[in-house]
Amino acid sequence: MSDSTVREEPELIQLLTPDGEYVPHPDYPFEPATAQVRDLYRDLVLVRRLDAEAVALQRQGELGLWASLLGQEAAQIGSARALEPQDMAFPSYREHGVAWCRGVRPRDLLAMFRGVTNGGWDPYEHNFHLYTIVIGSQTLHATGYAMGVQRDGALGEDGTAVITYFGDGATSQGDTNEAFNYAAVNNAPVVFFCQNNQWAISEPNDRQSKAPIYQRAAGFGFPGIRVDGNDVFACLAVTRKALQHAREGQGPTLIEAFTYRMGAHTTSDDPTRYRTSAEIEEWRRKDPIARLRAYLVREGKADDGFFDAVEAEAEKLGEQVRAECRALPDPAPLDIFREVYAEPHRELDRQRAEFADYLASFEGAEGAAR
Ligand SMILES: Cc1ncc(C[n+]2csc(CCOP(=O)(O)OP(=O)(O)O)c2C)c(N)n1
Ligand SMILES: [Mg+2]
Repeated sequence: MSDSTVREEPELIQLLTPDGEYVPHPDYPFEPATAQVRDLYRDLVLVRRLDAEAVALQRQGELGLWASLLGQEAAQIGSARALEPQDMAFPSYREHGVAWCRGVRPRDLLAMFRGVTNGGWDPYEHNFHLYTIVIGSQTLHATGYAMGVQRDGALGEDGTAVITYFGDGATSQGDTNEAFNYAAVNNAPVVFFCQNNQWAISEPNDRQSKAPIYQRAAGFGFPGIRVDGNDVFACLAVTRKALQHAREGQGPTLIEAFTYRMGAHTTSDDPTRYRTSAEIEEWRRKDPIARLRAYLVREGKADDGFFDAVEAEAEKLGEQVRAECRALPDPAPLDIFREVYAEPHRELDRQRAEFADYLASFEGAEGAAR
């Protein structure tokens, strides 16, 4: 075609069709061993349940906000199960599936969205950084960390790789483009994992990016790949290869996981205002869990007993999440003065005293000012 703005549909790496058929790809080797596939299924179901419980808890007034991962489970579980323990992940705010794989306790995620923690979790306990709300800024943190890894001489076959998660909307931020450029010129061992869930709140992808997101990488001088983000096998195989590439000193890769945000942007959003039910229906047919289940059944790798056991485990997780959320202690109001600065200083002491006086001015509030 002569119109240079018309482009062909880019290739999408897919190993598992929506009907659950496994189709090997020569560039992305993946052996679907039964135990591993069953574990992936379990992860997908459990994080979907964790997410559904959190949405319900927000509706019941137990959480201030929640950003649902519904529909993005395969992108998160596939990529996170490709990580080695020594790898470091820098998430955005929707990566509950990645948090799950890195061993972050659900109650620590809930505490953040309940507003009862001034931190979250210890990033070094899980090699999983804190959630980042400032869109795209974690791509720079990850690039800087990756350059540190490089300077520490921690590369090599069993070395450390870094991954950062961000959305399609984040690719419109300067930070993200600066991170791409800096990672490229420094050959930093970082994987840029973009979950293109088609929306940045109410802004559709075609209002954000004229070119397919993964093709941006070429302009910065590193490889970009588009993967079916609802295919857990493909997300795992593609991410594993990119991480290995980084680990071995071959620099960054951009992975665009083509997926869909099935729920609202957050519990404060109403997506019926800006998108059609037909669009949601189209994506429902590509559901990441249904297709893995279809594969397991088709291949005779799981029976009803297995699916029932996973369901029972999900029920138990739901109960645990609800109980733990309601039991989270409120922070003492003056804790904030201890948790921001490493060392106390005069101005902080003054502000603390002022706030303590203010609290004490309420009847019965004596106990609050600890
Ligand atoms: C620097 C900055 N600008 C604007 C916002 C407000 N904001 C919060 S989420 C969001 C959309 C992000 O979309 P995307 O990157 O696609 O991630 P998704 O929420 O779809 O996972 C925006 C604009 C913000 N948090 N930070
Ligand atoms: Mg998005």
